Amino acid sequence: MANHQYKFCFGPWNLSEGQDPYGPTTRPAQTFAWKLGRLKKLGFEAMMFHDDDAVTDIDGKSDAQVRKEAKGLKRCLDDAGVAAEMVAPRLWFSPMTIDGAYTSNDPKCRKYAIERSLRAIDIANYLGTDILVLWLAREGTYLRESKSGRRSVALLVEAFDKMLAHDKRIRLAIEPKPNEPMDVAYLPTIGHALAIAQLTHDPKRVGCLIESAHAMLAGLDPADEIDFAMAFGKLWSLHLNDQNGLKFDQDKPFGSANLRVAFNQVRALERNGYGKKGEYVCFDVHPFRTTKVEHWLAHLENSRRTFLLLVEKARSFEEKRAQQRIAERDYQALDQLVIEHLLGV
Ligand code: GLO
Ligand code: MG
Repeated sequence: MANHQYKFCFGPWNLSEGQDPYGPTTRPAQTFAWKLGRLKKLGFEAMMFHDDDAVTDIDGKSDAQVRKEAKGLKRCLDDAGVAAEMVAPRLWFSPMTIDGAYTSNDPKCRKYAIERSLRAIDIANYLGTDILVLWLAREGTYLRESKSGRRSVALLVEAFDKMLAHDKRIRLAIEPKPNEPMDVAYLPTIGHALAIAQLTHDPKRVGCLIESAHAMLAGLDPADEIDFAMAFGKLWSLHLNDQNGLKFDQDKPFGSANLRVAFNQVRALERNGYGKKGEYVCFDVHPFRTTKVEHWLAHLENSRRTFLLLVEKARSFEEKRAQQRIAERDYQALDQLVIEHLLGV
């Protein structure tokens, strides 16, 4: 296993205020400058951005204003020594995306979604990143009969092609999620993301982002999703977190629900050399609603710490003994080897 240093990242939304569908915030809002300062202090190297994290009230602004504000942000990031890892168009807030964005049944809404995505690409350029993350939040249905799945595939490809044509350098990293907010999504897994890439006019520039919790919600092992994406050279970003079973998206700290599943994700990253081409390890985690203001950063600090401890565990795993057990087909002993390694005995 090749040893290399990982670089870490999170987004401003990961310092959330505790709101859930049943109750209001439990912590006061913080400024972007505060978040940036904390990110740096915790030893993180980059920040992820929604287009409207970078330029607030983006829909009400002219191209010139967007350029000015994004460039201002870039200067502020440069001063702090922090990179922008990616930009993602937030296509799930606006009244224009109620019935989906690229797959909306209303052509005016589809046009809005594409134009907004092209703007997000411009922002990515100003911020110095070539990754546009597409979490296709509302591309699916509450009611399957309301849309044609076949037509939706064509609409997604049309939208991706417009983005690829807008900027010859941009890479699209699709972040699949099988459900929530939709009942059922159109691109639920990494297999779907990589397959639809082949229908675009430049498949090389369409890859993916794996989020641990999203893979688990699809009933998959995130480590297998990592191996699969990396076999295609297409894992361009990563949202590590954790999830306790099939329920709403929990965004728990990495390793919090299932340490062994987390260990296997780290092993998969190690064996594939994730990070060697400059890819970041991002944590898409949220503080618990109960978290007090003074502990507001703990979920990020802990996720990074757990990740690094699991890197040590992956590197010190007794590979030779494991291989012997495998050759003997003694998977019972292999199981115990893993358990005791994780327990430190
Ligand atoms: C939600 C997603 C979300 C995206 C982010 C970037 O389930 O994980 O947090 O990662 O909006 O597009
Ligand atoms: Mg995510």
